[in-house]
Amino acid sequence: MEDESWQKLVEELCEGKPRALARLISRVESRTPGWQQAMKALYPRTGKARIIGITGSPGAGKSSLVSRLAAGFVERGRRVGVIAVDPSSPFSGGALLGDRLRMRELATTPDVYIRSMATRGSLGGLAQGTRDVSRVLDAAGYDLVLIETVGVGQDEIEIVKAADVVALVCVPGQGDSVQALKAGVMEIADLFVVNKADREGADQVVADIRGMLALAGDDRGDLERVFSTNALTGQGLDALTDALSVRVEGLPLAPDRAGERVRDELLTLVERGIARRLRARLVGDGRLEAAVEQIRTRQSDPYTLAESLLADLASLEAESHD
Ligand SMILES: Nc1nc2c(ncn2[C@@H]2O[C@H](COP(=O)(O)OP(=O)(O)OP(=O)(O)O)[C@@H](O)[C@H]2O)c(=O)[nH]1
Ligand SMILES: [Mg+2]
Repeated sequence: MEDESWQKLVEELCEGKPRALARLISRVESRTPGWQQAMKALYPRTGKARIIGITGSPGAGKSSLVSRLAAGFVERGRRVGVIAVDPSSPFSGGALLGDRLRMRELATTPDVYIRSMATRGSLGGLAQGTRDVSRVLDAAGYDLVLIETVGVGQDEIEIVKAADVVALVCVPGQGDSVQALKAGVMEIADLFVVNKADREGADQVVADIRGMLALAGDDRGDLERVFSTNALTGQGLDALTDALSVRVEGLPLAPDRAGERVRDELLTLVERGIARRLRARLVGDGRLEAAVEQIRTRQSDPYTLAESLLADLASLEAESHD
C-alpha cells in the first residue's frame, strides 16, 4: 500500500486495536482517498463473518432486538459487530443517540462493536458502504455482523440483499406490517419477527404472516420462520437467536446466491466508477452546462442531448486512470 498512514491503520486493525477500527471505518465510509487500497489489503482477511440484516418499520423495536441478539450471540461465543443505518439524520441523529444509549451497556464489552452509518455520509452508496464496513469488522475479527435498517425503501432492500440472513420485524397494531410484506420485502426475508408480543393482536399478525407465506407457496424447508418476541422482557429471544444461529451456521450460501451477490457488488462498483468519471468529465469541461443551456432555451431537447453526452462513454473507455 502506498499510503503509510493507511498501512499503519490496517496493521493496527489486525492487531486488534479499537482505535484503528473506528478510524478505518470512518475513512472507508467517507471514501477518504486511499480507501480502496485499504479494502484490498483487508480483503484476504475477510470472509469469515456472517451478516444478519434486521429491517422493519420505524419504532418496531429493531434496536431493542439487536441489543438483545448481540448479547445472546456473545453468550454463544461470537464477537458481534452492529451497524445501525440511520435513514434520515446526517451524523448524530437523535434517534440514533437514543439507540446508542440503549446499547451503551453492551458496547463496553470488547466482543461487541457498535457503529452508526449515516445515509448522507455514504458517498459510495449505502449498500456498498455497509458492505465495506462489514468487511472491516470481519477483518477485525467480528464473526457476526448485525445490520439494522429502517423501512423498506430501495436502499434498505439493497442493504439487506447483501446480508446472509434477513429478519423482518413487524408489530401488531400497525397495519403496515402486512403492507410491507406485499411490497416485496417478503421475498427477501428469511425470518419474520413479530415484536411487541405484549400488545394486543400479536397472535393475529403471526397468523397473518403464516397465512401469507402459505399462500405464496413460499416454503424454505422445515425451519420455523415466524417468531414472536418481546424485546423489553426478552421473551422469545432465545428461540430467535437459536434460529438465526442455525441459519448462520448453515452457511455458506448456495453457489448461485453467492455468485449473484458478487455479481451485484462488482457491477455496482463499476457502475459507480463510470458514473463518477462521466460526471466529473461532463461537469469539468462545461459540456453539461452547455447542454443545460440549450435545453433551457429550447434549442434542443433532453433526449437528443442525453444521447450525445452518452457518446462520451466511448471516450471514457480509453481513459485508464480513475
Ligand atoms: N411494549 C413493547 N415495547 C417495545 C418492545 N420492543 C421495543 N419496544 C419499545 O418501542 C420503542 C422503539 O424501540 P426501538 O428498539 O428503538 O425501535 P427501532 O425499530 O429501533 O426504532 P427506529 O430505529 O427509530 O426505527 C422503544 O420505546 C422501545 O422501548 C416490545 O417488545 N414491547
Ligand atoms: Mg433503531
